[in-house]
Amino acid sequence: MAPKISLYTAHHCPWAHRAQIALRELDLEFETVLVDINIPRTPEYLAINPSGLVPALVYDGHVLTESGLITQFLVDSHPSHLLKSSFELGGALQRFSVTFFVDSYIKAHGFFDTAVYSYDREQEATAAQKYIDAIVSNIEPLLVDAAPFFGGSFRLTFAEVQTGSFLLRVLALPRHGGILPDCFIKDLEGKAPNFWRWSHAVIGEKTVTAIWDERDVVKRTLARIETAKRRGKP
Ligand SMILES: N[C@@H](CCC(=O)N[C@@H](CS)C(=O)NCC(=O)O)C(=O)O
Repeated sequence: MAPKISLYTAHHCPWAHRAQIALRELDLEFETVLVDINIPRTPEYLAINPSGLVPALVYDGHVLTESGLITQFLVDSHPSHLLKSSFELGGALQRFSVTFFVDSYIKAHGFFDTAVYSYDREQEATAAQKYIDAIVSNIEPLLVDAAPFFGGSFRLTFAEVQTGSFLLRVLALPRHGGILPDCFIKDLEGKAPNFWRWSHAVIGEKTVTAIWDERDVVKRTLARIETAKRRGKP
């Protein structure tokens, strides 16, 4: 019998977006419950997730939190093209490679966020450069065989489920004047061609863009940058 799934989410949250991608790739039916994270959480939501964060997933009555763990649970519970099980041939190694890749990407992405929310131009340029350097040294070599997706796959894998929402931001935000240094996109394309090809393939997938609202994310990002500037720290 199909599981009963409710996803508590906010569409502009990149962490919650991961669960959307996983559920859609796995073709699972689910109910979406939008949580307004700009106001104090309701007692009902705090009873589901006491941390108040999104996402939370209720799966046949079990409450799951933390986007990485939720998506891992989903792919482990529903065998698919996304990730092999540990006991399949090559499965343990694939799982290691994907986890290593995702971990490396999320570390690099921290520099991108620092650049976006920086309070002065010098800090922005330094963090943007650190992001590009981390992509070139740590991510680019891991994408040498992407075809177009991780590990030579022609379909999305768990690596893209975990990173796609962040890639949408990396490729969209620099197109909005003043959020990142002007040379950011040109440098990324020139210095990290594997990353460039792979990330564009990822953001071309319907399951990745289904709930993506660029205008809304840009508006919220600009508002947060203003707050960071007023406070004088990121
Ligand atoms: N480590 C968490 C991070 C989730 C997270 O930071 N969610 C943010 C929105 S993007 C949130 O719920 N913020 C509400 C708040 O801080 O009150 C995960 O991966 O699920």
